[in-house]
Amino acid sequence: MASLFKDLTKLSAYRDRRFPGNQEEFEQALQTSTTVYIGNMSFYSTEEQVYELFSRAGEIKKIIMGLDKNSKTPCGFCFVLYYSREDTEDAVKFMSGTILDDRPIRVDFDWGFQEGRQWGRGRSGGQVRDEYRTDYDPDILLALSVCSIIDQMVAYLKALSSRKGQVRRGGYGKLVQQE
Ligand code: GTA
Repeated sequence: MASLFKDLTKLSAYRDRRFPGNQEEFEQALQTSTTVYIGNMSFYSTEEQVYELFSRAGEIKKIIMGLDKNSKTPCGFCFVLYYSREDTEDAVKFMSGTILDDRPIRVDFDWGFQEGRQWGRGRSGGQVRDEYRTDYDPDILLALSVCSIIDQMVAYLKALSSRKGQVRRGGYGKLVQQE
């Protein structure tokens, strides 16, 4: 089957600074690799979900979840390794923009997975680009508001229980006092 990508020199806008070779070798790797990079994922998406979605493009050899190098938890990207180039191209062509856990994921050709590439390269441990973001995900905002409401409730209950303690101290302490 003819390649779905007419201009193979423009396979990806991303240039990995850590690729061990020159531009020509990088492009050559992109043209032959059977690895795709998935970006803009929710931190809550699981390997099983990725498998379920990306196996629609073809048989998957391996999935490597991208992890925060400090917390060792998913940080929004992963690599999917296929057996065939055709399936790899199908994944990029048909899966890009698919909504996974409320987020439009980005599927990109990748030069090939190597040990170490699963870690976020940002100073805080996650992805570099997340450190430049000034917006927050709606689900993160929701989580923050829920946390804030819970914090306020806990503070209120603590205040209430300490007041109760002052006003009518009872239970075992009261029995001891009465003795
Ligand atoms: N195939 O698009 C991709 C891709 N991305 C974004 C990351 N990886 C990708 N692979 C493919 N396509 O293995 C891979 C990396 C690595 C892993 C984690 O995912 O090869 P990372 O995302 O933490 O680190 O990588 P990376 O790739 O170095 O970050 P990024 O976002 O491309 O940043 C590159 C440079 O641009 C950095 O020097 C940063 O300082 C700068 N930068 C990034 N975003 C901004 C911004 N919004 N404003 C200003 N500067 C920025």
